[in-house]
Amino acid sequence: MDSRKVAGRLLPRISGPQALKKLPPELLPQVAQEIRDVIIETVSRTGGHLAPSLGVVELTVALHYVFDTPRDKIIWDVGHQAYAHKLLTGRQDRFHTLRQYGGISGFPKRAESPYDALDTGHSSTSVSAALGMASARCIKRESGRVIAVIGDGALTAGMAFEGLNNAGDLNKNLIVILNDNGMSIAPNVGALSSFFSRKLTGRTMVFLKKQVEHMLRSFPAIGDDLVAWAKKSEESVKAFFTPGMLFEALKFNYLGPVDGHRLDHLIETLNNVKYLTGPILVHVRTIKGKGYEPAEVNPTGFHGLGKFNADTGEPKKSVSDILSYTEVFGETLVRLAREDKRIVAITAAMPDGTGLVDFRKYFPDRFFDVGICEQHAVTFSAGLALEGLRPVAAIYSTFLQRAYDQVLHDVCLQNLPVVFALDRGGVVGEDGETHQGLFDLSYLRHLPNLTLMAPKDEDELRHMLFTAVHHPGPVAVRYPRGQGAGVAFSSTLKKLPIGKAEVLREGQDLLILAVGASVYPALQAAQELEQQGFSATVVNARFIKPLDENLILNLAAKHGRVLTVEENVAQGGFGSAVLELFADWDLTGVAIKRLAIPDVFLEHGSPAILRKKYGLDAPGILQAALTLLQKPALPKNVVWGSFS
Ligand SMILES: Cc1ncc(C[n+]2csc(CCOP(=O)(O)OP(=O)(O)O)c2C)c(N)n1
Repeated sequence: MDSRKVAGRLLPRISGPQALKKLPPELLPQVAQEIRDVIIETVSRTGGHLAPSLGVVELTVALHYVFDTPRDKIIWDVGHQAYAHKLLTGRQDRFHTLRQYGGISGFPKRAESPYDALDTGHSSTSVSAALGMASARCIKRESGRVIAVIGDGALTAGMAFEGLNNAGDLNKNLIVILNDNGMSIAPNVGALSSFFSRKLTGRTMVFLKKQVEHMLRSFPAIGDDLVAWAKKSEESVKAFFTPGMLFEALKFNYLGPVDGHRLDHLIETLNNVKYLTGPILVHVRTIKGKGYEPAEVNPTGFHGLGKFNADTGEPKKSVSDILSYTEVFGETLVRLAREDKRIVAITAAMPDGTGLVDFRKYFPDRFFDVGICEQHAVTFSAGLALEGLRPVAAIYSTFLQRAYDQVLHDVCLQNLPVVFALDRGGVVGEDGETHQGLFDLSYLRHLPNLTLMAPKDEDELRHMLFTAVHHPGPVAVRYPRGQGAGVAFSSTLKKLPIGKAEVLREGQDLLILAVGASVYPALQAAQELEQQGFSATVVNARFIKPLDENLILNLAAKHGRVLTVEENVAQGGFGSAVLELFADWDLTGVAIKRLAIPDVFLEHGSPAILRKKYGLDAPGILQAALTLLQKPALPKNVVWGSFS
């Protein structure tokens, strides 16, 4: 029988960590194997973060075996590796619903389980939150350990170091486990990544040991004792020359490196650590994708993926010629960079996800992967721009949230020509609340000097990018996850007039102002309206900032009814900008409805389900239009005054 098709014999009996603890240690490798099988089988059907989760199976088993969860808290940094944790903490029956609408989340969620100590999704928060908890427990005089599990990728972020630095100073009982697999999504970057993998075995270590032994023996009378002591302390001596040195300098007690796939070693180490006080760092070496060959061979490809054939590892993508926005961005940037040597590309640890792999290949000297460091990426881009280059920082919408002040203070304030390529803007889907790109229009629209645009399709993205790299100030181009609309590409790239919208269809009864990915559904809704006897004007806003004020005011006054559509939260978004415009110009009496995401964090589920639920697909837009059309007819051609 294929072990992937049936959960093994032990796992179904493990209703929670208490049941796990009752097993003799020699059975734990079997539990680990069964967990792996379930994860592979499930993720092959649901998609998800496979390789990160497979890499920490033994570590997860050992943590729940040794510690007293949920009294002891485990914080999974990023949280994309927490599938084994979910399986061991009472969620086996729901695990098949992973990342599906209404199912369990792909990340730890406090609302989902008392074993999930912190909602995560964005990286490098674990040490700070764990330190906060440890400090609170100290004030409350409560016992219980707090454990942060952080990857070497997540450790590239400044925030992780802020936490470690503070922890060494506060000296609370905090355990940090460094899950070191040498990988971020792509191979890890940064000076420290090579430091972690530094091994003092082989000739250097032998030489060093001999030198030290020789020196110690030369001490009269006590020489032999000193040698015996040094041999006992070999671990700490090694630590002095290895990554331990860094953490010891931060006043952490360093242990490791430990083989993260040897349950016996992990359990022994954690049992020791459990009774130590103060800040402790346990360095665990793991293999990303462990136990599933395709993922071990290609950990980047199996970091986060869609459905795949579990037997072969082949993706189950429906074959389509339509390029994704990400691909079109990547191709266009390469083309632009060939013509303009000033163009440089920056990613915060996501060369694959943001479509910069070809750019890296063709222009290695003009490509920068700065690690999971969005804040640094933005100010670094500012520096590049100050020296006359044209930096294009490709960052997912949700992750640029981190760098709000850097965008404001280091780029916009100085009106620097940095281009922000904001991928995954709008409804993102299965990764859920932490990954939806629904705030960018609001957190960028109010920044002076910034131009903010969103393309209706992949061809317009090309023109926007062309426009952006030629613009003398900061520009953000925001585009969605996934495939484009399948439109043909224009042969030449053109500069779009800044602040000019595009009228796509003219009607009488209603004005629909749509942004980005909502434009085509708005057009579809307008066609449906036609069938029902109403005619709508549809405008592709193109620019959220500056708005095409004249066009919008004139058309709104002419139609008397306005529907705005955007994939962003309603507060502060495009519709709000239109409302502000009407207020500023005393355009009263116009019936307006904003279709946008309400005041919620959008749950996980497929984008199609979520767009339907929140009325952002064509039928939802039609419905909103019909409701607006039922409102008492308002005077058309209202007069709007001058700004006062
Ligand atoms: C602020 C932020 N930027 C980017 C990401 C995207 N991301 C998710 S996991 C990951 C790599 C994490 O590497 P590591 O911590 O080493 O964990 P591993 O996947 O190797 O187990 C990245 C860049 C994120 N979650 N948060």
